[in-house]
Amino acid sequence: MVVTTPETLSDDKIQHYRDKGFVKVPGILSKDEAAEFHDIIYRFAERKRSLGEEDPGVRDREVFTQIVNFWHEDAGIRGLTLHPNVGGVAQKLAGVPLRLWHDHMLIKQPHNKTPTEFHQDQPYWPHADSTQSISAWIALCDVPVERGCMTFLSGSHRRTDLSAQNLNDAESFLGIAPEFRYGERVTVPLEAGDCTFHHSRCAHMATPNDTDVPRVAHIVIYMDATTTFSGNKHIVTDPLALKEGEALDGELLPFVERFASLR
Ligand SMILES: O=C(O)CCC(=O)C(=O)O
Repeated sequence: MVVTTPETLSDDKIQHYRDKGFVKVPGILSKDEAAEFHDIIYRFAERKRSLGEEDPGVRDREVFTQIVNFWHEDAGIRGLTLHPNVGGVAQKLAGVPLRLWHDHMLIKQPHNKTPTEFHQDQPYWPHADSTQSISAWIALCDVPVERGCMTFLSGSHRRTDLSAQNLNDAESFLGIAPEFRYGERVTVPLEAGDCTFHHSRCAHMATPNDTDVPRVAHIVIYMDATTTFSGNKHIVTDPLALKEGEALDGELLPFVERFASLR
């Protein structure tokens, strides 16, 4: 299996990302790396989950178990979240210098029966001026359609004017952007080690997990290196006591350029 690196990423992939708002990148991790990170992430998530919902970074819902921003607590997770290959490809796709916004593990439990409905990510975040923020959705197990893979609405990243949508409500996005109801939808099953990248304004959903196997995905989100704080509440920025207009800066928000030295 060939691993995709920033150097081998083709111009076609970059063009696809810019035109459609998402792109599949096979083999962002080797199969061995994916298997190793799968065990680290799954074990960490199960440990956090067993402690209940005391921790605001841990949310156990029907749609998915979500564990937000723990890379700095665990050397194994850090190795994945600060993976220079993933960050380097994200930066090439975005076309601007990036820094980490946050990571999260999203595990769809077996037979969860609940899709993640269409939504854009950007409106959830307290970013005043990040126009190229981008997520890497890394499959740590095989994710066929039946296990909860992603579907993207091509071109929806150009709708930069929409307020936050509800990822539990199928009509929330399409109700305010009806032009996408009959537009191109692309469903992207992934094998372990593959990845999709999506622009933070590209609307996406994920199918339910109808299999006996947990769907384990790790998502790393990057923002423009120059992003400033909008003043809105968010679990990542709440402890930082930032003032509106200040740069989103600090050691928990490292530049992609520094990833290799920080792992
Ligand atoms: O994996 C999922 O169920 C949804 C993922 C998602 O919404 C995201 O990565 O922004």
